[in-house]
Amino acid sequence: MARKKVFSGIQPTGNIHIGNYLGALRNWVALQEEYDCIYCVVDLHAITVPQDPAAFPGERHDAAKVLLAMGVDPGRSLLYYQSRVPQHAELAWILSTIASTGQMNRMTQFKEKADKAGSNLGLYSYPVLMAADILLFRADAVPVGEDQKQHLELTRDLAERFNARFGEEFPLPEPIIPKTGARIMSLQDPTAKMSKSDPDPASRILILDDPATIRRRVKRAVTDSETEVRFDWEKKAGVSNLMEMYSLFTGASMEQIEAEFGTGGYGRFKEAVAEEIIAGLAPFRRAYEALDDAEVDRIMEAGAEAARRRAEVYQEAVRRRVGLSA
Ligand code: ATP
Ligand code: LTN
Repeated sequence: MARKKVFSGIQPTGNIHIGNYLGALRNWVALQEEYDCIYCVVDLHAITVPQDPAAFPGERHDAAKVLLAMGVDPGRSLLYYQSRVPQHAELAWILSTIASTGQMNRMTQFKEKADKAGSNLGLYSYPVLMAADILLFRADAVPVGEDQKQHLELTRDLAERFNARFGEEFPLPEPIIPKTGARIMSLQDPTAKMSKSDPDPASRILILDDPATIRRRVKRAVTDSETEVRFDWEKKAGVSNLMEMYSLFTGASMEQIEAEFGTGGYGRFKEAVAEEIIAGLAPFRRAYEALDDAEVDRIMEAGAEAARRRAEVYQEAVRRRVGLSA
């Protein structure tokens, strides 16, 4: 039997941080063992907020290079830039004709982003393009962080509606959201998610940050006025956030962390958290430095070529269903 398919995407603007890694990219790498994986650097999504056309190609290239350094394996998985595969945009248009505006108005990320960057039609229909990404290859599963749950529900809804109107074409994709790490919080405000677009760089740790920066960021992470290391999101969000990171990098349970660091004060715990993050990210930094830029470009172009070929077969079936191809 054919292997099940996984699809996921990441935006290329802003540097990839440990929230992206612990919430989604760890799964991207792990799922390659079992699934037919398709991974996309979603540059068309990224331009829904203002971009600098001179800097954009470099940022996009860098995102691809970080993914390769983290272990996305072009020998096993498809990796490419979304804009190089025009079937994404074509399917998004077709799906937009069955998405209701009422449903689009309920998308919470649109409201947040529109408040910050101002709204435009592309930002509004962003979730439809995401649905098209996923449905284009008939993905069965989608590894993402918690914040993408609502977009996955919309994707399933559009798939069901398309199937009901035009005939069974799309499987309903399942989200793969980790139990721990699905929502890593900002180091400066543990009530807000760690984000690429946060103006304060002290709020996040990047995959390529050097050890001194990581130590500084963890040391300055906002906690609370107590001294006890205890897992309690309600009362101790800052500490709980650091505990999640420690747990994900070491495999230790919350009970084990409490037993080891509970009464030792935050200083000692933070030092341990920083050292584990540094050790966990070191292989990615080394792999990144070893990658050749021309080779990255070659991999991305070969990925797009293969993706276009695969996508065209699927997309022709959609055209036939809706009456665009005789
Ligand atoms: P940001 O909000 O950080 O600017 P984003 O969420 O808009 O970025 P992407 O960079 O495309 O978008 O996210 C890539 C993946 O990382 C998605 O699956 C997303 O759910 C996940 N992710 C983003 N931030 C976090 C976080 N703080 N914790 C866990 N997962 C996250
Ligand atoms: N909206 C996502 C990025 C994204 C995506 C996708 C994720 C675009 N297309 C398809 C999974 C599947 C985000 O993280 N902001």
